[in-house]
Amino acid sequence: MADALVPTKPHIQARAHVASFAAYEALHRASLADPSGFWRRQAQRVTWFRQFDETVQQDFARAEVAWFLGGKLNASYNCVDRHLAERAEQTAIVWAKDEPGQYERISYRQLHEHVGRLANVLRRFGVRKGDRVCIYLPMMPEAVYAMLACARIGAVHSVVFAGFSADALRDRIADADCRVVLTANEGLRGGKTIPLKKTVDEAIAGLPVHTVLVAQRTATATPMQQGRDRWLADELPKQRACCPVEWMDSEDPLFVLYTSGSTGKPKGQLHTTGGYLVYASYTHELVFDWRPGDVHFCAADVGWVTGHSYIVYGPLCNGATTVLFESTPLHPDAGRYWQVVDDVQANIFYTAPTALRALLRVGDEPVKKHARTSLRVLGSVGEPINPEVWQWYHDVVGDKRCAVVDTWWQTETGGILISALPGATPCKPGSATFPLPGVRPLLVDDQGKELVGNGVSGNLCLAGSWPGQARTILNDHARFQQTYFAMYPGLYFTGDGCRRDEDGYYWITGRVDDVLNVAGHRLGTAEIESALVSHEFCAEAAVVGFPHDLKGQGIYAYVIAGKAAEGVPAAEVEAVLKQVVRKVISPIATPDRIQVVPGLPKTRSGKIMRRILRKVAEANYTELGDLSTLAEPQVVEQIVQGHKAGR
Ligand code: 7RM
Repeated sequence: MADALVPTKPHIQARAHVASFAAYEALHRASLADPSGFWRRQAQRVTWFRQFDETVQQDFARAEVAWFLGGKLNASYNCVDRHLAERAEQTAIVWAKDEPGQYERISYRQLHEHVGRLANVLRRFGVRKGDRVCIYLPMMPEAVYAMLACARIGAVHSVVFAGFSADALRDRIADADCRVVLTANEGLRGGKTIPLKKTVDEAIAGLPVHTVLVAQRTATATPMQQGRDRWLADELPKQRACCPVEWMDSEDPLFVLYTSGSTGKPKGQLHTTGGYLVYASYTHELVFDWRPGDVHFCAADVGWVTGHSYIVYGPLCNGATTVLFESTPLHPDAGRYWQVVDDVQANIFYTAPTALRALLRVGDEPVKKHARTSLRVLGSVGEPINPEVWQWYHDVVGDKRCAVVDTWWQTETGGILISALPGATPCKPGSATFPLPGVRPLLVDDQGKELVGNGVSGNLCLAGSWPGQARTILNDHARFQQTYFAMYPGLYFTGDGCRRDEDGYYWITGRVDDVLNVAGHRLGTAEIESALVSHEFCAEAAVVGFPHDLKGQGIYAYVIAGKAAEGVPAAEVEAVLKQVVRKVISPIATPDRIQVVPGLPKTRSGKIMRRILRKVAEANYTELGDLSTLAEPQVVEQIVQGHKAGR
């Protein structure tokens, strides 16, 4: 059966940047005929202190890419100063606080002052161009000020999601060699407090961090270490509000952001200034069909790349009003997003399928209680969106009046690569549709042979660079080259599987490596396994994903109990190990189920057969496939029995 086609809406086309599918096709074709001309023109959307001499240099074999060479600019200048002439009094940030109904509006003029003062505080504590600064802040304006303050003086920010544990934070601070950390006494989310400063204290014990700058979000006191910890509220007034910007080379680093891979520890993706900023600005305007005056509400966290590109850099570079949402979709009830949409008159709303699934489950009533008439474009990101959820988003949330854009991209890509355009693309619910102008996806089979034409499935790669592409993994260029450029020579490999249907629509089918996508969060199975085996109750672990109604994927851990667990009831072993994962990584990585097993299905060479474990985890006991190559085929039966017993 042909997939239902949702046509573009005339009232959206009437004002869209790209107003028809033919216009999109022409634009895409032209962009690929002359990529360097296309991006040279796009680059003029930012303000350059010095124009670049050369648009792009790329060598995928060596994993080397550079954009806008010789150009000089500053991201903070582009996101703040350059708007002062025309929109100083316009709201730059609407902070929707955790407490329902409480908002704070920060104009571009105020943003300029806050960023300048904080930049001077950073300078005062020794931060210089090129230094890494860790930002471990909740969704409060200080997080945005901190990012832009770093960018202003040429420091490289490393934002760590405030839900990460002390151990995970410590690894990231150590890897990037941060000497200064910004945090808050506590975070506040969904009415619950999160002890951020306490976590920082634990994380940095023994590390060479000399300064911790603390914002105050709640009234709770926190111990301050003399000489190391400072309240921002004490330091900011001592500094001038004006701080000259550091003119950066286009290829100077802007930030590092850690993301999980299929092996080893999280990778610090390094993004640079010119290419990243041009790409964030370009995609924000095109994909969300942003126009001056629009209020942009991206409900992600600044700790993820979505927050970097579509709460901070894209919208602010374009002079938008961006919403900073501190709460959760269910606090105080399932109508919270729509309450905020009405209160701030948001025109664009962007969230993850996992949040939509949770809301759909509650039903239409909390949506319909709110007007939502300001909405025009609805975005989805982070994981495949089920067609039913897409349809609900479109029909109920958007009242069949808004464009829905399913946007595919990665931390590594810096911005959206595949997405519908509001006024141009007829949609198939569940498909991310087509590549943006300037982007050339390509499918290959496992041997690396290109799959040409339509009606094909394979591994999703990109041919040719785009400005937003990450340049390296911090401290490990070899791993960068290995992970993304070695598998299919001449191409960037995304790690995702993808189908291009008969009509050329792209359908992302999920990861083809050992990376899980749990509620839109990217987690490596290897990371969770090493957290489990860090405890003496666990001798060996194998983690797989399984289909989960709400989270998309759930986490299933098979563990072989360690000697220390002898005589300990299985329920206790499971509880202890769950706690270990929460502590070592984060509550978001907690296994939904831990099954203690007598052995794992391994080949004679010792490789764990995850395929079998995945089937069992999804209760598909009849399609386990060929077991004859296993070293101990009988463990499979025991694992199946254990799985059934625990259901
Ligand atoms: C932005 C972000 C990246 C991985 C990516 C995919 C999956 C993201 C979609 C999607 C299907 C989408 N960065 N993914 N967007 N899958 N449709 N629209 O999520 O680095 O955290 O994750 O997420 O597997 O490779 S990320």
